[in-house]
Amino acid sequence: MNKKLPDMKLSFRWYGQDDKVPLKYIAQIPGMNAIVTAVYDVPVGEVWPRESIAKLKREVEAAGLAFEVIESIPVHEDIKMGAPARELYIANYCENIRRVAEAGIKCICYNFMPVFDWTRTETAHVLPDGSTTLAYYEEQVDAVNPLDSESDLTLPGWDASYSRAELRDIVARYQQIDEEKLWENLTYFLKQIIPVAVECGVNMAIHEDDPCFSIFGLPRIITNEKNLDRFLQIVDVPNNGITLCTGSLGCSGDNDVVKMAGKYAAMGRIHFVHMRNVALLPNGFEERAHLSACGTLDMYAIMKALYDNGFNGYIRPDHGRMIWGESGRPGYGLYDRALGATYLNGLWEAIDKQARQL
Ligand code: DNO
Repeated sequence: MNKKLPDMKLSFRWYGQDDKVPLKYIAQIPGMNAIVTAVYDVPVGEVWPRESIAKLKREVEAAGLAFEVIESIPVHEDIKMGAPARELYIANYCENIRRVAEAGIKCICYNFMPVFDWTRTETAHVLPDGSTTLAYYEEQVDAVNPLDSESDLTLPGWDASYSRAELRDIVARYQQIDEEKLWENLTYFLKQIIPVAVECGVNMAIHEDDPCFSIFGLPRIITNEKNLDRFLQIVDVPNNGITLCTGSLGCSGDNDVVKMAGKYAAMGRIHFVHMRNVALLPNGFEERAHLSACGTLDMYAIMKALYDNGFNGYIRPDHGRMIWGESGRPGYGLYDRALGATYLNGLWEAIDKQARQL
């Protein structure tokens, strides 16, 4: 039997028609294969209309790209908190898995971070070359108290759909939930959604917590190798996998991202990769250009570990800086992400050619 050669399906995140980056520009990036997107106009927890999914599919395919990856189907806070309404939200989640699978989706990225998704303290930190980037400085986080609704301080990644008072309430409700309770709620969720994913032939790919440590005393569990091992064992089937986000894991010097890339690829459990470089600082981190020399991570070694361990999945350049005068959604402009995509192509081609000569 021929061993299947490793394959990376290059992909790019697109936020739908409101995205300043048009699909036709994305399609011009060499080697671009698939679009990563979602239905954005439905409140978290509700069922996505079939027509919205079909429209996205038509738009993506009309640009010559594959409609195969969703990022994200968000998980309602009542599921994460284990509130009684989770029954309804889990049923809706299962229905969303079925609906996107019917439309040809192969991989669904999601996260299980309480309240806050990615958290940064600056979205336009100026780097020495004049480009701007996302950054996280501890002293700025320490100055914010989400339990104090009088405080007018907010952080850029916060969900704008919450008012200050709602945010305070939801953070307060989480004071009852420690890490073990969050594991229990995640287990309850996985045991219901993964069988549906198996039945539909879809890979679920949990995204690590970003950054991969607790903030504001909220529990965070998808943070390191030990916890990823535990996560994968909860439902030990290939469809229960991960999005390996190098930048999220790379926020902690304790994570050996190269080792994790190799180990989880060999297990066939990495379905999606977010490739991003970060510079670790004594007081936090800054997102940097993809090139290894620009940050702390060895991007070549990560790609090689994926390749050598038979990775067959989707990969996308993660956040880019803002360069060349571009303005837009922080982290999600065209230019620097396109440079990242081209760099990933170069790494992969070199690794692949070298491997075939051996
Ligand atoms: C940030 C993204 C995250 C990611 C979710 C996945 O730019 O990487 O928002 O999409 O955490 O559910």
